[in-house]
Amino acid sequence: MPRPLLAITREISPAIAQCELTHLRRVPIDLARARAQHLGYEQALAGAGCAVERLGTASDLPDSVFVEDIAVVVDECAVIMRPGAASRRREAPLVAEALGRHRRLVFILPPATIDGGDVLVVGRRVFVGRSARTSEEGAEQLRAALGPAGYDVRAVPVRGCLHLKSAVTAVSADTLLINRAWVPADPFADFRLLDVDPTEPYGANAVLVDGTVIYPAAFPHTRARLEADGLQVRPVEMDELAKAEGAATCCSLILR
Ligand code: CIR
Repeated sequence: MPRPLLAITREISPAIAQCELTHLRRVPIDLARARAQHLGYEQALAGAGCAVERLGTASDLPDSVFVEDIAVVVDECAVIMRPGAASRRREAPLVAEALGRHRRLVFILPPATIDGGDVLVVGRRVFVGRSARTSEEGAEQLRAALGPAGYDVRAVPVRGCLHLKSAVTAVSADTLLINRAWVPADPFADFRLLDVDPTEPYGANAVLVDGTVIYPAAFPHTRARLEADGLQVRPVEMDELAKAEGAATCCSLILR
């Protein structure tokens, strides 16, 4: 019997309007609508087989809902990130406390920085985006943490987007969804690659849970490509959180 899946999520901060923004212009965020969409996302995770544990937030944690950036979880341990944005480092203690109930913890130490959104784990392969948030030393500390457990950790350049997982995510055990404008394809030569529709550059971020692809409703053309490939897609509305530069994977940490 496979062990059950747990998805850790985190409440949207009442201060989300003060979130970090890198590539987007600040526009008003409707907190009630964002919360309703976040609940829909949690329901999609539950529908795909996850028990959902939602952590609390605070008014000094504007980006707390984007819990993925705070940790990388594998079977053997949880690595607690040191986010590239200083405002986000206060998010780590509560996430570490929650993960510490399930995994041995390893901490990324200063001056290294690394965001979980830059880390794509597919089986024993780990790709680390060298974005503005993730330093070479951050990638090296992750390699030191995961290498001994048999993970192959390599750095990948990204350009034009916030994180590696803005540009490429897994949609099955052997298939990646990619926007080649933001990340080169050659590091992923061992995988089948599905390209986003050219009109949907933000469409490369999907959450894969036990064969279900949880995917933003905002990208119907790329969704059609996923379905044409035989994948089971569950659309979720996430456009309000997208105004805070968040994608689908950023809102959960999924572990067995
Ligand atoms: C930030 O800039 O850190 C947040 N406003 C958005 C983080 C999104 N995280 C992700 O894509 N993994």
